[in-house]
Amino acid sequence: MEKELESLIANLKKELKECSKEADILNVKSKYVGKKSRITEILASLKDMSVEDKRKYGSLINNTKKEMESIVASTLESLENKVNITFDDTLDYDIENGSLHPVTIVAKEVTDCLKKMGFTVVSGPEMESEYYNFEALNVPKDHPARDMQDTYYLDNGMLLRTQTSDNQIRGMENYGAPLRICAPGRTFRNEDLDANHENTFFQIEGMVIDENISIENLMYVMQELLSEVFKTDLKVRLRPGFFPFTEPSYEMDMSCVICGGKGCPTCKNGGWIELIGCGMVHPNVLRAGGIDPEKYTGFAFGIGLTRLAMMKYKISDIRVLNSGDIRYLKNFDIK
Ligand code: FA5
Repeated sequence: MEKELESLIANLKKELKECSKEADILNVKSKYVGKKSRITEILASLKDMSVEDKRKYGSLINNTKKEMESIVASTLESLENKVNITFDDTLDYDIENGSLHPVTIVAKEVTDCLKKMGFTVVSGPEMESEYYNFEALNVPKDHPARDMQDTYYLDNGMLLRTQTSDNQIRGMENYGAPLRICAPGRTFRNEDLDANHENTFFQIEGMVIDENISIENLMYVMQELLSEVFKTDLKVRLRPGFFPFTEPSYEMDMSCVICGGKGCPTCKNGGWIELIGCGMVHPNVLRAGGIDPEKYTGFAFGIGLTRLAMMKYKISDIRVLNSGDIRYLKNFDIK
């Protein structure tokens, strides 16, 4: 009896070893511990055994069955842990392809254009420190400019970055001067939402530092970028702006493509959409990045990529871009 029980366990283990699918394991289970299995038969024969044999073999037979069941269970469990994904390519399914998101398209167009001009693409964290998001950018605590960029402060002392300008400091620290970087990424603000304001949107930062860099260089890069994305004549305007990290600072607006500049809810009836903040890098920012402002100058810009996508694809409400509504996004014929 003992020998037979031992060999049942050994054979069960041997057959399970050869199983790679759940269905195979279940077949072996049924063969070895199912209703018609040998161990069930032996268990049933217990009732006809003498009292002495019952005492001798009763617990051994029961324990053997339990052991066999637990061997099967652990084999099934380890198969699950292996995440054995099988792909049934005989199934008939909808093979309609998706397309790139409008923001992804414009981000790629802008970075491709900047790469041609010698920019390196870098990226920084979305969860950022106050130092990189504000302080190193010449925005100390309690500076009124922090009001323009209220954000979500986290329990761990970090914040969700309000701008991709944190990459200016990280870029200078990592690469020094001369420098030519761009950094696309997601940004966050505690905003009142409307047709052109989101709380989660995309920007791309650009920064150039070298000897003798001037505003003319900045204007050239802006023109190249916009003509690459729109491939048509554009109506843009440059006006003085204020950013603590650039001096002088400018804002670049684009004539609203939704209303042709006449005024509509998208441009809040102003006829213009604010697209880009830019300027010459403030000496304090160069110093914070470890660069000598006596030797080097630079320019920086931050383009609102989500708004750029709105203008390129004539999307009248920014909120649709984060909505994940495929029915709406399908309207854009972009691949
Ligand atoms: C900035 O964020 C500066 N970091 C830009 C900059 C970089 C200036 C380098 C100088 C040097 P501003 O807050 O204006 O600036 O935002 C830049 C662009 O992001 C805006 O022109 C707009 O296109 C976009 N933007 C800003 N806020 C929102 C929002 N709530 N929703 C969608 N787009 C926004």
